[in-house]
Amino acid sequence: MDRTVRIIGAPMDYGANRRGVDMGPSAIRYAGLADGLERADVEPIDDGDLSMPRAEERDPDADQPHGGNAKFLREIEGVCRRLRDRVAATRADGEFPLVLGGDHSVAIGSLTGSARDVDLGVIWFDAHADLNTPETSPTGNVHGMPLAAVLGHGAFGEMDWAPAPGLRESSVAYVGLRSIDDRERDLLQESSLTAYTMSDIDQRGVSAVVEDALAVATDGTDGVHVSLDLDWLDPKTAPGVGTPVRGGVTYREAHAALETLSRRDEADGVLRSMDVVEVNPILDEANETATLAAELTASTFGKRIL
Ligand code: Z70
Ligand code: MN
Ligand code: MN
Ligand code: MN
Repeated sequence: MDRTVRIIGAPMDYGANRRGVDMGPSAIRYAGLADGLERADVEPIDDGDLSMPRAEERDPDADQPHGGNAKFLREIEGVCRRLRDRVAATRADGEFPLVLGGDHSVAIGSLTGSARDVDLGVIWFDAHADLNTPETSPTGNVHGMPLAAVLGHGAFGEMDWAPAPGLRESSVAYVGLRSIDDRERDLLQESSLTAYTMSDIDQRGVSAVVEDALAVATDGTDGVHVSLDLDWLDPKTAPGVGTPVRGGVTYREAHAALETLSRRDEADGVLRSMDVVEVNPILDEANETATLAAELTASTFGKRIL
């Protein structure tokens, strides 16, 4: 066995606009995640799920940061703080944290945990930029804001611990963007984030784009966090997501992208943590999106056709 992967379920749906992504961790496990990892010569250890506060007990609009809107921010803050500590402890033990969402707000916990005491690069596979702040968000859904929170944009109330010293904008690369809100676009263009859109993939092919993203995320960093939002894929391939956007990558392009990461990782061990988020099995038939999530994760860790 090459390495130990610690699976951490984060069945959070407070950051999304609908219920169902809280079932993501079970759906991905049921789809054969552990078997796929073993085929990739990785030893999976399942840590179970983080406990979630009950949504029904709370008002989504309670504890909003002054002047903005960020639904369920208090619940999300608590969960992400616990997730951060689990991810940091996993890294400290020399294991690889694999976080199963849940909605994309869980990345606030996985990124800050993985960035503890190191400089972290990030590759963000997503249709969306997730760079809204409580001030710019058109929805108030925190899953559209995790990168703003960790990069220190916007007022996130008690989540003021999120901006991590080891996370710099210039070490973050998006791959596959195709849905960006107006004020989010302004933030992105003013930032030093690197954004590869679907148009870049059309023109250059996904493998070349991922190579460039790797160059951004490894330059001057100690390792790379991979954040995989399943809505990065085309909804024809991955229908079980909360916010489908047409025009995403195909099944083959997705595997090619993650195999590109894995080949680089085999050469120099650059990957240090990953999250797989936004799987909503309620919106799916035959658990196909979770199955794809499990397969793509195995590809990231080196599972090959032959
Ligand atoms: C929109 C917002 C989003 C994920 C949807 C959508 C954000 N930009 N993120 N699905 N993962 O509400 O801020
Ligand atoms: Mn996302
Ligand atoms: Mn360093
Ligand atoms: Mn998305």
